[in-house]
Amino acid sequence: MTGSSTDVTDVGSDVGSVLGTGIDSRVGIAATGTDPRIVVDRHLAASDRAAALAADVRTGLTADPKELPPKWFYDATGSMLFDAITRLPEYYPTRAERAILTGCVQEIAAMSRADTLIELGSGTSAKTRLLLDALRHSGHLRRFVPFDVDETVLSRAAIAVRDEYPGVTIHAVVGDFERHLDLLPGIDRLPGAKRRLVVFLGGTIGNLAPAQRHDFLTSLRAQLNEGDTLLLGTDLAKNPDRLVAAYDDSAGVTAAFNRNVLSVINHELDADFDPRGFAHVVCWDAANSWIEMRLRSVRDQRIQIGALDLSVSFAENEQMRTEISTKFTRDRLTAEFAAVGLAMVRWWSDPADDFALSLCVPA
Ligand code: SAH
Ligand code: AVI
Repeated sequence: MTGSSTDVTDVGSDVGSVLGTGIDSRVGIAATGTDPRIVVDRHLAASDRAAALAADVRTGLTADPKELPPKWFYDATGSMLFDAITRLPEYYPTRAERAILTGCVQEIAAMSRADTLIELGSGTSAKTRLLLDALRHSGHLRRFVPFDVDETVLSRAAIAVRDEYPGVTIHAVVGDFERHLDLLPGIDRLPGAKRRLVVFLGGTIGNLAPAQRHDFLTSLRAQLNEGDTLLLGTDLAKNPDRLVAAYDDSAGVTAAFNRNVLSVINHELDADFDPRGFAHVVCWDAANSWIEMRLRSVRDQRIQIGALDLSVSFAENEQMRTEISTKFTRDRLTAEFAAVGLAMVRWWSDPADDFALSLCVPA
């Protein structure tokens, strides 16, 4: 369900005071109130989030084999664990993407001449500072639009960027990029905006299955006007041993991230998963060119999901898929862009060809 509300999540008083007040529940915009420099569209209020999670959990846990969508890893703990993953020695994508961005942000700023930077799946927006700096240097930057399903990480990032970039307005969007792209603030809702640069970093597009990815790119393309540009970060196919190590780190942070989806279901749907009853499993699927993360039940067990009035049994060693992470080639991406009416105008990768950034425009 789309819409907005004035729900305040448990994110601390400063954050809560910015995101939780001054919101006009009829239009979903915190245009006035505590801080005129932060505007919030909330398309996933607590009740919408609970309903969406409930639907996905019911579908996923009654399917054979069981499966959960990766978007539900991300509550305050999950976002913190992902941030820790980005610093692990085995997890190369963040470092590779940062290195590529460092070398090409000036060119991106010059090519896009964007006054508005929209970031999908923005998380902490850590690497995004490189783009914000380059766009500010170009003299065009006026507005930053971070968009994320997890309000806690979004609100912290919004406040940090507001403080670091005086003169830049923050228009934060709490939403699901698989459902709410049509509600992205358009030029008409962004006073003074002419050109938007939409960025989707980290390789998160690889967490969508092929059909979902096609739908996502189709919806995104429909939002782009002449003059807008899209920057997409993608992880590239490589030696499977390195890939498996990146998702099965020796410190066990990715295992904790994987199990966090069970804690999210416990907290938000009154379930009784024992996260220690599930082992972290990582495999490389060569045919699909993706990493799979799964949770393996270490014993026969029955789980109650109170909010769904549902009881689900897991057999010993039964595996449930929790994430795919697709690894691309340039040719495959070029074809997928072309199929939805996007033209790739620039491609940057690191010297090892570990990761790539594609700059696209409406074809
Ligand atoms: N872009 C950051 C964070 C990547 S982690 C980086 O490059 O490091 C993936 C982010 O996408 C998380 O912050 C998560 O909350 C968000 N996310 C995942 N699925 C989403 C969805 N369906 N809609 C909106 N945000 C989503
Ligand atoms: C957010 N996404 C691109 C990460 C990835 O690499 O697929 C999520 C992640 N899962 C395990 N480690 C990191």
